[in-house]
Amino acid sequence: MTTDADLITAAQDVLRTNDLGGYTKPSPRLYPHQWNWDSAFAAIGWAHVDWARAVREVDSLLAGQWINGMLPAIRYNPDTADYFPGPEWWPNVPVRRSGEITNGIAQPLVLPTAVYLAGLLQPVEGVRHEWWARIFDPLRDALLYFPRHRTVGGSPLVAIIHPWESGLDNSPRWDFAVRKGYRPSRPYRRRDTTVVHAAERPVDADYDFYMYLVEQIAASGYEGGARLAEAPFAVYDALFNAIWYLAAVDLNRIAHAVGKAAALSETDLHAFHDAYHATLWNEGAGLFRDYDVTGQAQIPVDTVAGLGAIWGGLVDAGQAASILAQYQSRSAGCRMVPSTPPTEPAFDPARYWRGPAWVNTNWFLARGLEALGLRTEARGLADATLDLVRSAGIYEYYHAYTGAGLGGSEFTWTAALGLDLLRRPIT
Ligand code: 9WN
Repeated sequence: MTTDADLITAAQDVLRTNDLGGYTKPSPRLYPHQWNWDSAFAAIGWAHVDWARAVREVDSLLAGQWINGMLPAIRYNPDTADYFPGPEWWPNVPVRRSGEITNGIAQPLVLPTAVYLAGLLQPVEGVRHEWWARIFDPLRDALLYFPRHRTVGGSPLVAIIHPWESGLDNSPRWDFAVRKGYRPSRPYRRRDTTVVHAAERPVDADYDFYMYLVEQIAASGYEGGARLAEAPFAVYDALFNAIWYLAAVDLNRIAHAVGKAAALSETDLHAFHDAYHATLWNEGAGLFRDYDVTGQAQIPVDTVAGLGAIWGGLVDAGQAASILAQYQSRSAGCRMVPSTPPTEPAFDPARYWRGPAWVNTNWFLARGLEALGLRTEARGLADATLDLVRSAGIYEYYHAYTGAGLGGSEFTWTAALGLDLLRRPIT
């Protein structure tokens, strides 16, 4: 794959390979079901190729929505059992539509922003507005689920209750909690390491903690909100909160376009912005950090999540340039922006979210820098991302130093966001 045209063809092929009609699986063998933020990214990719297919991607994801508005991380395909943990670990999920089968936790809410961006790729204003108006209410419910059920103690920041909710599952930010040594009551067998080399996946201690939390969350009847302050895991994730904030901003843009009331008031947006800075900024690190809600302290580990404010538009251009430059100076020799910088003791260049470079986080940064007017930096990241995908192929993630493709192959969001960078270049 050497030219842009080759990459466009290869990326479209990956979307089509993973297309199951209503949804796009993230990767052919590793992830057979429908994942929340993966489908949001897929919709952006589809919007460049087949706009009606993007609409179907979003509709199918919304089909799994819960009565309380939550959009689950996984919408299970009943025709495949090739994934652990399956729906038997998540009994009695309160879905809106009977017959839907989902897991019991959320994921970063990229969907409203994806709908906004995909909508802008529809040239006929009437068609775009009709779509936006049709799905506005479920999107608003998905957004407001978080302030309604995931806030505590008067802060507007929203808490996640499982590392899987962050989307950056085994990030070293969560090691403090894994180290507590919780284990599930029932035995289980992983499947991921039969598909991908174990050295590129979370370790067993991570899975013990994940499955312990799954049991806890299911046993609580999925009522995270009531128990946040005492939960075994409740954190303000800097990236998750930045994604949520931009989702609110973009949903307000949609509301404005179609003549609906704003999803979140300006006052609430300002309060969120101020709380984000007051709670998550770390002057010594020169970066935003995550916050342990139960332990009431920032988590002293720096990762790419600390740059999420660039995507969210929660920093100005000056602060964006400065936090990125500091992160990059700590990532000497790495390809793109790595998920964890080598200066962190837990850095591992090949293991999942502990070092490898991922296309979605680099795309967040490139688009965020672009929106802040930092076009040179944005183009630099976009070019580095596309160069790597062109040379290594369309993988789930890339070795932090060598750039070798790792994890799942034919990975949907790498294809979708690569397509977006090529078809909507940063000028
Ligand atoms: C658990 C599908 C998902 C992504 C996550 C990524 C990984 C699942 C797993 O795959 O998580 O949800 O089994 O490891 O960490 O971001 O959405 O691509």
